[in-house]
Amino acid sequence: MAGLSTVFGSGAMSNSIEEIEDAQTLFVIGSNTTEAHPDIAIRMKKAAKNGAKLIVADPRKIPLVQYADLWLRLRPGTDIALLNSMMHVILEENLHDPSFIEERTNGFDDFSRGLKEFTPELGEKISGVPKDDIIRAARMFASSERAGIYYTLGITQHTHGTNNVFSIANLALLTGNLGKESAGVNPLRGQNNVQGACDMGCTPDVLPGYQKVTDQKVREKFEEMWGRPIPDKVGLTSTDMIGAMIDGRLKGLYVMGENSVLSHAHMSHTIQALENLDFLVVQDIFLTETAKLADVVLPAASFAEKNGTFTNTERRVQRVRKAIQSPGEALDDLTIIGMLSSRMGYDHVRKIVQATGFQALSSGGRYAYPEQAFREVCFLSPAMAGMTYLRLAEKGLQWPCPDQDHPGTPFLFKDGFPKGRADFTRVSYEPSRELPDSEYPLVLTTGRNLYQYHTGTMTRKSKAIEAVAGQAYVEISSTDAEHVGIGNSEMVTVSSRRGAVSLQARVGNIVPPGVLYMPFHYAEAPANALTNSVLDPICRIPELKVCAVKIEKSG
Ligand SMILES: Nc1nc2c(c(=O)[nH]1)N[C@H]1C(S)=C(S)[C@@H](COP(=O)(O)OP(=O)(O)OC[C@H]3O[C@@H](n4cnc5c(=O)[nH]c(N)nc54)[C@H](O)[C@@H]3O)O[C@H]1N2
Ligand SMILES: Nc1nc2c(c(=O)[nH]1)N[C@H]1C(S)=C(S)[C@@H](COP(=O)(O)OP(=O)(O)OC[C@H]3O[C@@H](n4cnc5c(=O)[nH]c(N)nc54)[C@H](O)[C@@H]3O)O[C@H]1N2
Ligand SMILES: [Mo]
Repeated sequence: MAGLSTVFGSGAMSNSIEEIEDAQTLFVIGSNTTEAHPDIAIRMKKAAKNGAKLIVADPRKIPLVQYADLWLRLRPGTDIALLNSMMHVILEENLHDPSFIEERTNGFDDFSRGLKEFTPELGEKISGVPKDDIIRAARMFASSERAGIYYTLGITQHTHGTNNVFSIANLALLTGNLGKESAGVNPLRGQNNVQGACDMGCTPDVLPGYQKVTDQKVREKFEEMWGRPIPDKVGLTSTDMIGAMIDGRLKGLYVMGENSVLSHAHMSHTIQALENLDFLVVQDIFLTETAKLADVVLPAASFAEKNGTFTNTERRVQRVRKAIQSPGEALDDLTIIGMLSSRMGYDHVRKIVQATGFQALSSGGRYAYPEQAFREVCFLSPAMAGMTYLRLAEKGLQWPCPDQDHPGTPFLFKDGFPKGRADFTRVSYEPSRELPDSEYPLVLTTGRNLYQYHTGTMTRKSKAIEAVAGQAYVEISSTDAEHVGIGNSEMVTVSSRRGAVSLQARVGNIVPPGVLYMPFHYAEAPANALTNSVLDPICRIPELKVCAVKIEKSG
C-alpha cells in the first residue's frame, strides 16, 4: 500500500464507503470484495441494483462477477496494459475531462504521449482481454459523471505494484474523478486497523501523521516532545528486514502482531532470516509459528480485551471498548510498550500531559490509560488535531479533522491536492519477474477465502469455521486438470523453485487455464513456501500475486 502513499500520502480511500451506493460506475480491479470486504461488497451490489454500471477486472471468476456488467478477465500481472489501453481509448474518443486536467493536474502531455502505443489491440495481446471489452470498459467508465475505482492486492502485490497504482491514479485524473462524491481512488485496506497503524507512523519513512522523518522541522517538533534524538534516515521496510537478517546487518527483532513465518514470501528464506537473529521478541495473542522461534514471548490482549481506537479504510477513527477480561498474564499492547519504555528510562509522558493540558494520571513514565496516548497523537498529528474521545463517541470521525469544530472529511481533495496539482505519471507495462516456462508452466496467484483470516492463528481455532473451510486447496481449471490427469478433490503437489506443498485440487472454472490459485491460510500447505520474495523497487512489496509453478498428482 505504500505505493499509494507516494501518490496521496496515506493509502486510505479518497472517498467514503457510504458513497458507493450513489456511484454511476464502479470499477473493481484486483479486489475480491465479496470475500475480503463483505460489508463493502454489499454497498456495491446495492449500487448495481440501483442501476450503477459495475466493471470487474480479475483473472478469477470471483463472486462479484455475477453482478458485473462487464468482466475483464485479464492475465495476472497485466493491469498496466489493460489500464493504459482503456485510457488510450478514452483519449482517442475524447471522453477525458479537459477542464479538470487543465485546472488540477501536471504532466498530461508526457503522460498522453506514453499512451500512444497502447492500442486496444496491444492491450488485448498482453492482457488477454478482448479489445472490444477494453473499448466498452473505457466508454462505460469515462462517460459517467461519478465513477469510482476500488482496488486491493491484485493491484499492489506485484513488482510493478507502485506503477499499477500510478496507472489507477492516472485513470481517475484523466476522467476528473477525484475531489467529488461517489468517485475517487479507493484502496480497500486489509486489517481492521492497518490504516491506524500507518497513521501512527508504522512505516519507515514517517512519524505519526505522515510527517517525514527526513524533514528537520518535523524531527525538531517530535524531539522537543519526546526528549530524545530522532534518526534522520528512512528505516527498513519489514520485507527489507528479512534480507538484512540474512546478511547479518539486523541482529535483534521485536515482532508485534505478525506471524511472519507464514505471511512473508518465500518461507524457507524467512525462517533462515529469523534463525539468524541474536534475539527475537514476539508479542502476540497466541503462540504462533513465529512466536515458537522467539527468545521471549510477550502475551498480548486481543481487540475485545482493550480500550482504544481503530481507524478503518475510509479514514474513520473509531472507539474500541473493552468487553472482556484478558486471560492469564496477557496485557494490552500499550501497557506492554509503556512498561518496556519506562524500564528503558524514557519519560516523555509528563511533558505531553503538560503540553496538551490534559489533566489525567499517568503512572511512572507511562500512560495510565489509552485516552492519554490518543491526546498525544492528536497533539502531534495536524490531520487529527480536532479529535477527542468525546467527539468519537457516536460514529467516529474521518480525518482530516484539523480543529474541534471541524466535522471530519468524507471525501478528499475537494478544494485541491496536498501538492496543489496532482501529477500524471507515465507508466509502461513490464512483465512479472518469474514467468512460466517448460519446467514450471503455470502461474500461481495467492490470496484469501471468505472464512479464514491470514495465517489462521485466530480463525483456525474456530470449529465452525474449520468445518466449512478447514481444508487447504488449490484451484485449477478443468482444462489444466484434464491435461495433468487430476480429478476434483484429489491430492496434488504444487511446486516452485523455492518449495513444494501437498493439498487438495479444486477443479472448476474459477481460474482460467494456465493459472492456479491458493489461499495462504493453511500452515500444513503454506502458499508462501512457493511464492517469490522479489520486491517492487519503490514500495518494497513482494510479488505475491505471480510466480511460476508446476502441479502433479501426489503419489
Ligand atoms: N475473509 C478474509 N477477509 C480479509 C482478509 C482475510 O485474510 N480473510 N484479509 C484482509 C487483508 S489484510 C487484506 S490486505 C484484504 C485483501 O483483499 P483482496 O485483495 O480482495 O484479497 P485477495 O484474496 O488477496 O484477492 C485479490 C484479488 O486479486 C485477484 N488478482 C490476482 N492477481 C491479479 C492481477 O494481476 N490483476 C488483477 N486485477 N487481479 C488479480 C485475485 O483473483 C483476487 O480476486 O482482505 C482483508 N479481508
Ligand atoms: N502468499 C500471500 N502472502 C500474503 C498475502 C497474500 O495475499 N498472499 N497477503 C499479505 C497481507 S496483505 C497481509 S496483511 C499479511 C498478514 O500477515 P500477518 O499479519 O502475519 O497475519 P496474521 O495471521 O493476521 O497475523 C497477525 C498476528 O497478530 C496476532 N494478533 C491479533 N490481535 C493482536 C493484538 O491485539 N495484539 C498483538 N500483539 N497481536 C495480535 C494474531 O494472533 C496473529 O498471530 O499477509 C501477507 N502475506
Ligand atoms: Mo493486508
